[in-house]
Amino acid sequence: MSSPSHASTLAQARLYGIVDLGYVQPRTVVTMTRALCEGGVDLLQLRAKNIDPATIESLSREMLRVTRDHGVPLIINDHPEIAASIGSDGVHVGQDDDSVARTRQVVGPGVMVGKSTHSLPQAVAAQAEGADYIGFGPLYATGTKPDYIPVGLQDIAEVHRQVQVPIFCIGGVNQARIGEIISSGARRVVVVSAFLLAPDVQTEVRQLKAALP
Ligand code: 3NM
Repeated sequence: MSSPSHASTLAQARLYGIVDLGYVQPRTVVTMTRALCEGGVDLLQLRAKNIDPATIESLSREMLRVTRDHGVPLIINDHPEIAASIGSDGVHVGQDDDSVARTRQVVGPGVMVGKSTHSLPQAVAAQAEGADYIGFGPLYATGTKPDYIPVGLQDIAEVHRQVQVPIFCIGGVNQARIGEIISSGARRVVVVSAFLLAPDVQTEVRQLKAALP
């Protein structure tokens, strides 16, 4: 477990946004970061697949200046060494990445480590491995992660019975679906394209947040 302050931040967090460079041009990263923070995301991630580490590092430093101003923890996807070097609040790893323990060795004890999971057994295993939080999904088919088979809504309640660390449901989450996602037992969600492609990002974030319990 990372520091107690991160544990309480995570316990209170409901809405997790991601600045995904599949949707956002590098030159608009700061503007998008500001809009997501001002809309009210509780956590923010930088996700930059197939981008060189030097660019990711410089973008994440720019994001960190904005997220710090808003008191929003910044989490770096896939790159623990960048999370460590810029002093971000967290790092997120996938099923095919290093273990939570190995990742924590790189980032140190004060940095939260999250892990993606795509089934009930993976969710239970990630908790046993020491993840500070998990992602669970994709709930629906999503163009943001097109190769993944959706897990649906049917296991959400059981994951919440078996896993005590915060669970962020992800994949195809948007305003139209949030009601059924919450009714299925979710308490926390991650939203990517529904925010990044919205005509008014700040309003989209605010409205989705208002729909969370
Ligand atoms: N991870 P959108 S689904 C980045 O299931 C990511 O682990 C997932 O994007 C997982 O909100 C996903 O646009 C994509 O569907 C989420």
